[in-house]
Amino acid sequence: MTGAGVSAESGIPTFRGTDGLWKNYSVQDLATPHAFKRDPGLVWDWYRWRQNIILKAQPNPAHYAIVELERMFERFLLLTQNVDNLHYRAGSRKVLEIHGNIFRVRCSECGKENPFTCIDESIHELPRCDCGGLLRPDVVWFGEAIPSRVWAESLDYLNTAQVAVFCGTSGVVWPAAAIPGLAKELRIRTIEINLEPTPFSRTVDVSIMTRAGETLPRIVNALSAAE
Ligand code: BV8
Ligand code: ZN
Repeated sequence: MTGAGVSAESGIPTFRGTDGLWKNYSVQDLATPHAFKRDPGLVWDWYRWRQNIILKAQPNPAHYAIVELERMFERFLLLTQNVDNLHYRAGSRKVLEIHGNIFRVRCSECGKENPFTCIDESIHELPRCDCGGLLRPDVVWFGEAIPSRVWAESLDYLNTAQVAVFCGTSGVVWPAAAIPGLAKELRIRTIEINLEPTPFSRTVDVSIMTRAGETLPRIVNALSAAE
């Protein structure tokens, strides 16, 4: 399972990092249905700003090491909290995006996916679906439930896993933050890779406090040598 820390070395600001995300707004001010209702243009500006940063960024060695792990293990699943699509750009395919994808757009009324992209021009008039509903980024906002199919698939997979690696997540956003504890209860071997201690550092079997971009490739090299 990955969090914003895996994309940090690609230059994508993390959510709880010092640089925050945008001007003096916090994620909780903008990534909510309430914020979108109150000022959809501001929320679209924020997502366009983030999309532009992400499109200028490249996947980093952490992303590519995770692609290698997917190739090495027949049974492998990547749960990502990241909405930046960098895992997909690096080559990951067995991925569940539990918080959605910043480049996908759907209608806030009928839910239909929409090919709208906001990259080049600023949002003069708000993008609408042919049903008249406002289009929105297809991400899970605070206060919104994770899509039930994605959550059910995540837990089903966890029930059969032998090893779980938690990389670059502060473990404060629920319900994703519940997964390390669930893994522990299921007696799964748990490994954490982070730059700082997290709420589950004391309960994981192995906690490695180094950069994801350095540690994941070392794990892949060690596994390849052992093959
Ligand atoms: C829900 C998409 C209910 C949007 C995101 C009080 C207690 C418990 C829960 C709550 C509470 N108050 C409110 C809640 C609920 C809330 C929540 O958990 N709030 C938190 C802040 C307390 N959760 C929700 O609202 C969820 N929904 O509960 O709905 C419900 C249920 C049923 C029916 C209806 C409603 C929805 C949560 C999803 C929110 N959406 N993203 C967008 O991105 O625009 S969350 C957002 O935060 C991102 O997805 C991000 O991934 C995620 C988590 O953050 P992290 O990935 O962990 O990133 P962070 O910056 O925090 O940490 C980075 C880590 O990386 C750090 O530890 C750092 O040390 C490390 N790092 C940095 N560099 C490196 C590194 N590690 C390794 N190498 C490096 N180089
Ligand atoms: Zn619609």
